Amino acid sequence: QHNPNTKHNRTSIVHLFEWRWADIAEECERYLAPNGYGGVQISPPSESIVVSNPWHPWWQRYQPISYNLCSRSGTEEELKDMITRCNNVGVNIYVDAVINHMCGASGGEGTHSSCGSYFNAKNEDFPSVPYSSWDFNDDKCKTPNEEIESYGDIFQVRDCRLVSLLDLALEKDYVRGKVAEYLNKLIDLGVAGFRVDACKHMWPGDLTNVYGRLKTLNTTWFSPGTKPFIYQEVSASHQNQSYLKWLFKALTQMTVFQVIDLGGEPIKASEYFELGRVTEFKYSTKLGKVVRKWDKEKLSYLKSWGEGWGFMPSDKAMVFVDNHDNQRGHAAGGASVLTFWDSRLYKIAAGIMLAHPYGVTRVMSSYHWDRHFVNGKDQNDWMGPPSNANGSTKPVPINPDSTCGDKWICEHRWRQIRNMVIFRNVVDGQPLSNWWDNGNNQIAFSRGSKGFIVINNDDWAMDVTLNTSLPMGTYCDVISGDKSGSSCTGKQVSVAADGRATFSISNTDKDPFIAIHADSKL
Ligand code: ARE
Ligand code: CA
Repeated sequence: QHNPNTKHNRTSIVHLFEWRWADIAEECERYLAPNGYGGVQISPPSESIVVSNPWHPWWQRYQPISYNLCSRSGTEEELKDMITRCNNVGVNIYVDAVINHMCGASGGEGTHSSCGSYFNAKNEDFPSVPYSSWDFNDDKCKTPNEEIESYGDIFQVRDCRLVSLLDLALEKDYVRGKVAEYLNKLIDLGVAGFRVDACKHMWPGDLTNVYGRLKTLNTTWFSPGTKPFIYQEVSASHQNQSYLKWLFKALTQMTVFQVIDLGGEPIKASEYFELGRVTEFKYSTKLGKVVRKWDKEKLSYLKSWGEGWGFMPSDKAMVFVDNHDNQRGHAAGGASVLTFWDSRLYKIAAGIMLAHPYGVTRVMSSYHWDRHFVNGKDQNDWMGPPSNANGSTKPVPINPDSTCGDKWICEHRWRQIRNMVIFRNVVDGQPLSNWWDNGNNQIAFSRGSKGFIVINNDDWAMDVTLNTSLPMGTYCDVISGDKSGSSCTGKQVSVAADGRATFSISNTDKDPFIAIHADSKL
């Protein structure tokens, strides 16, 4: 189902990538609830392989060994405690569910797993579930080495191995039952929904069956009959620039007209719309291009942002500036994707996303790693979270200025982003109106009469008087500061009786945008 089940008019989700359960519990109570975050996407809680070469990469958690609930983030007890404490303050938990596959074919044999369960990858033996070779798709996959070789063949994509990961036979009643049992256990513990990993690689019919077996949410925290929120990872297709460039070249040179592969992949995100929301990767790629001004993109083109850009319908979309894959060059996205490494532009992009009504929004919260590019590829894109010498994940310490220490980035605590999450809650349900642009990279719009945002991404100053539709008064700009009581630590904006206000934003301002809303009125 498509509704995130968020409480208290909260609208956004934060992905606390690789955080420990104990830290998430604290964060729900001390920060997320007070600042209007609706929920947390957690890293996969299922038992995973432990990889030692490279050393404990973040991606080992995408290789399940069983559905036991001990992981790098903590024990089952800690998971339970976290879900309970977050629910008690109205913050939902969404589980990253890895159900398409188990570990990689070369995962070996032994007990190198997060709960110490024995497994044998070569024999496809996972006794802690239990799964045996009967439960995998080897017979159905027709490629010589069982690998997905072409994304142009829907049978390969669904029935063969994604990067060698042992592909589960989700057509089998037994496998469906085991997967549903795992998800239902989490529902009983109180989770509000699932981010379903690698959905492109599972048949929509199989997913319909699995989702159909799910219970309704735990009535300690949710109204009776509430179904889990489902958002499905369907990575954007290969229908990309290089194909379009090739086509353009081919057409202009008037040579190739027998186009065999029309580019793009045969599997479409729309096949999954009925089942739940779907991640809209184009949003992330395009937003990066617009804010970076690549490919002659401009902020003024955002006038038709959303479906007007060929994105999926808003009520089916889960959107983000970056995710755990494309922030490090894994999976779909490309070089345009903005991350904390480009913090000034990143904040502008997050501001746009959170102010604009399109989709359900997810904020990324990352950790720092030592990027090391060789020929354009980051050699360290595998690096796991900040860790102790024994491999355990470090806690997230909070500095006196409310930022995080020990290399945890905590984008969700950056004032500009946190305040835009609050902005989105305040303007929820209000239409986009009063669109204004200078034909270039200066734009502004309101959300009904509840909020107004103005952005200057041009290389010159902006000084304009615009209709905000907000009630007369003095407002605190929540980008440059905070409202506290009746004072404001940032810029102030006076809205006149006719709703108009004057905005001056220098292109050299720390953050070249201003946002005001009903709750920032002084
Ligand atoms: C790792 C190693 C591999 C090794 C494998 C098994 O890197 O070399 O073969 O282990 O031993 C993550 C990492 C992978 C990692 C995997 C398992 O990103 O590097 O493999 O965990 O540990 C496609 C899928 C999409 C998927 C991306 C990564 O369609 O679903 O690839 N994204 C999800 C998660 C990932 C995760 C997995 C799935 C696996 O978000 O974090 O992988 O659980 C085009 C296509 C896309 C395709 C994309 C990249 O854009 O259209 O469909 O995405 O290319 O290939
Ligand atoms: Ca599959």
